[in-house]
Amino acid sequence: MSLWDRVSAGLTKSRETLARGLNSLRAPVHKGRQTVSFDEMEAALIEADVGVRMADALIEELKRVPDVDADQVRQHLKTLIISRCDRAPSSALAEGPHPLVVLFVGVNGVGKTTSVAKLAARYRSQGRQVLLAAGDTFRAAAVEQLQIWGARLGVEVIHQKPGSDPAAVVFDAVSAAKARDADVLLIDSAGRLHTKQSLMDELVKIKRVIGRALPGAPHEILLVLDASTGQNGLAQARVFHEALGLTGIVVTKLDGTPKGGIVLAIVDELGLPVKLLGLGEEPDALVPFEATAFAEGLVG
Ligand SMILES: Nc1nc2c(ncn2[C@@H]2O[C@H](COP(=O)(O)OP(=O)(O)OP(=O)(O)O)[C@@H](O)[C@H]2O)c(=O)[nH]1
Ligand SMILES: [Mg+2]
Repeated sequence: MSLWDRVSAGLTKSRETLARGLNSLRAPVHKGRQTVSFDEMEAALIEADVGVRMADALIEELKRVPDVDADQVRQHLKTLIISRCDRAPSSALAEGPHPLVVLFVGVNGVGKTTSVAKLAARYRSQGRQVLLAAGDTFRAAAVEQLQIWGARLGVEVIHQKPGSDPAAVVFDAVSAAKARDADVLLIDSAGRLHTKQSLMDELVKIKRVIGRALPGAPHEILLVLDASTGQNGLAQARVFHEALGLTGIVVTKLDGTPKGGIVLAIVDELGLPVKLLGLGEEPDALVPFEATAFAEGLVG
């Protein structure tokens, strides 16, 4: 499936939600002669979780379209979405460093481990040598989950037994990546600890240890957010960003929710780039974020 088809398929529920709003504007009426209600359009934007502030701003701009009909508004909405996305820093993953070290963080169940595996599949398909680090030593089955992916993808997984210090695993993994001259090291981490503070402390330590093993690393710290958590994800992002200094966001499970607009809220409210979109459970269902394809998928 092409990136565009994948994004379009994954955003079906969000697109259907926005289509309801757009269809309420279907009758081609001209401003001045008839008042057009944007209420349903606004409700649809909020349901798609672009956030109230962004919904207001978009509606204000859409009201300036001279001929208010669904197609013109659709085109204009796409342009607005693209320009909003383009305001955030680059959504491209770092390319220069060797090995490139990417740390995945996020609360439990959002799709960290799956995203690590999918990104590994993507790099493998580009012929890069990839190494994985089983940095979630907290959850009993987490190491095994990553090993199953490693076997499936033909990628080595650096691990220790559950319960060991994740910072030690990560230190080993960075050393192994250097020794094996790997192109990319992708590091999984735990999402489930007794308190939020201990999770943050652990992640800060992991980050520090990575930097000690390889100055300048980690080159990417990606927060994984489940799209279906909507606006709550923004609060999570602020906490993680404050502690770790995120370089970008991975938005997962877009295929199961109408809340695809959260991508816009992230870009707008946090000023952080969305770098990858998770659009399903298959290994190829993680795609680089691309504003035009996203706008097309969201609005149709
Ligand atoms: N539909 C869909 N499911 C996804 C996506 N990404 C992850 N999942 C599913 O979400 C569930 C949790 O994914 P994990 O990768 O284990 O999440 P995690 O963040 O590593 O979870 P913990 O290790 O428990 O913190 C799994 O069943 C995945 O298959 C996605 O983009 N779309
Ligand atoms: Mg996991």
